[in-house]
Amino acid sequence: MNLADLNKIALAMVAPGKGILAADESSGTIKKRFDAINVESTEQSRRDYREMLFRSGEAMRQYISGVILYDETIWQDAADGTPLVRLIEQSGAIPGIKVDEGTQALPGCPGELVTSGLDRLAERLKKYYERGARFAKWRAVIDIGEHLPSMTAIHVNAHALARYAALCQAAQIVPIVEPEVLMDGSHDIDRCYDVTQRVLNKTFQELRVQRVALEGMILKPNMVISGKKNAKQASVEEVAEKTIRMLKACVPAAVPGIAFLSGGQSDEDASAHLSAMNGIGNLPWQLTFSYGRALQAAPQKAWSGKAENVVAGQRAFTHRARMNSLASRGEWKADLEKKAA
Ligand code: 5MM
Repeated sequence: MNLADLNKIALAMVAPGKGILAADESSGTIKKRFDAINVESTEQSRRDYREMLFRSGEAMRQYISGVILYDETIWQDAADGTPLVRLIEQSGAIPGIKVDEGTQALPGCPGELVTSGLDRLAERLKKYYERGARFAKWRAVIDIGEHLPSMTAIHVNAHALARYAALCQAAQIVPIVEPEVLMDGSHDIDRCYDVTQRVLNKTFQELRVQRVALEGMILKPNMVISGKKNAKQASVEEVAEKTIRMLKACVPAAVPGIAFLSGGQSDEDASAHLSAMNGIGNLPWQLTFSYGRALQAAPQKAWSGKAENVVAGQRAFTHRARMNSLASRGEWKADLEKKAA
């Protein structure tokens, strides 16, 4: 492992004013997204949609540091035969790859999941590196319920995240470590704080045990936020203050950057929360976005599967990328959204 090079890539992934496009929807997830805009999910429609994003010149050059791809996408070519990976590289962004193989039921823990994909991971990483991937992503999913999460779910998922991260670094690939505490429940923000803190503490404990170099990784956490079904939704200021307080207690300063997931927040909430956190200032790590839905919902709607809408789709993507770039500098304002509408 060359740690200096891993650190250089990690820092480039969280370069000031830039963030990561999570375009790594598995076939099932992209089908759901396409169903919502009445587009049939085929190999070609998935390629056309992602090509539209990766050819969004301004967004890709100015606001996007890296793109997380799904296995199918990393091997696909654009309509003119250029590999999609090359389009990303040509824009100055770094190609990355989702290497987890989804979740499965965790035996003995009803309702809980463990992420799979460690088998043959070393060989897969080698092939992805040769294709151009310089970072990877693995997502663990933790649900909050009356008696959830169990210590078992927290432990096995943290262990798998650390196994994945160590294998990535051995393959000269920067791991994005994503332990996602879902915002789907009816819990309040303080319960989210408590669970996220336990999950991150366990994750960093496992990362240390498995000798992962913190300087050569990126953390992708959820924000500390009220459950979607809770009647009392915490304010932007409370989300920002509690998320930063929790991260400062759990995440060592050696980690170069934290790139949040959006988790089902509205586009504007995702930008407002990130901006408020960066507004607090004096943080030991770069704080940016690694959004899927909060970057893509608008371009998907504008595109709706029609070739004549490609420019509108790119405009919508560029707008969201710019809003989140501003948020990563603490400079997003609600009226900038209205001006663009
Ligand atoms: C883009 O969605 C990613 C893939 O999800 P599946 O593996 O379930 O198909 C997802 O991992 C994503 O990278 C993160 O969860 C962040 O996405 P959001 O939409 O929460 O910002």
